[in-house]
Amino acid sequence: MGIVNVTPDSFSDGGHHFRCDAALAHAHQLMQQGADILDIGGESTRPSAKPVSVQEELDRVMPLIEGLRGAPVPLSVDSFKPEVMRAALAAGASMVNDINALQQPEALASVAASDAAVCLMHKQGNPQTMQAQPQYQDVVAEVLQFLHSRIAAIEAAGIARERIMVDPGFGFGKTLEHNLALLRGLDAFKELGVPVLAGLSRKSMLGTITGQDVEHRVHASVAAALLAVQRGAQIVRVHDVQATVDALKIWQAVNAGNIFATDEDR
Ligand code: 9MG
Repeated sequence: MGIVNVTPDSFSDGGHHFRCDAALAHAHQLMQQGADILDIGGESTRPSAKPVSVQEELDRVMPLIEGLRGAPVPLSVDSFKPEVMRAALAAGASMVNDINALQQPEALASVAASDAAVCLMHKQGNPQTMQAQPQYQDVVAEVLQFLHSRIAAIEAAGIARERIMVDPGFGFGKTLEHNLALLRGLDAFKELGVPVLAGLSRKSMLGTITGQDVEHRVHASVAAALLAVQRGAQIVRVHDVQATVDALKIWQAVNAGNIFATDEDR
């Protein structure tokens, strides 16, 4: 899943039209590099990010979703706002990535009224305060329990299990130790019986471990994506699609037996 953020800090110069054109070109580049899904978002969910209005978010994401109509890969809208979900689904998006796991009743109803897929993510707190003091007794068990209960609520609202995927929400109200425990224990999420999505790309936990700033976390992000896939993640949400696809091709070739081997290689 390639990340397309249409926020001023992602495509900063030149105003609204430039931002939209640049985001569109970026989306096409990610597809060429092998992204199987595009996740389009107009509001930053980083810790301490400033909230944006519904109208501002619509102004950012809708031109892109309309511009990508008919794209060869599914379009996901990264939003927790029901109004944005509905507009995006009506314009051709076929997935909702909700960091609130459809806990807002209107959000649940909006997805239930469509045939879209949905990603339910765990977080503790909200993006403004979530990193202040995250606390768990057993982070893996508590995140699993939350996702179990959200799957049940969502199925009860008429959304078929086949449309659901889950995400432990790395970095969302979690310390470095919580994030590492979740990555170590990711295999346990298979028991939920739906695909697991992992988003570790360029996150601050990688910066804490490597000492690299956000622009220099490609290698760490690729390593983290690979570890997540090894532990059962079926979708990885990444900024650096080409690097991740190359790494996953090596992993797949090794796992499948050496299908590319020639006499020369041996
Ligand atoms: C929007 N967003 C930012 N980080 C994310 C993550 O880790 N998972 C999902 N599903 N969405 C995310």
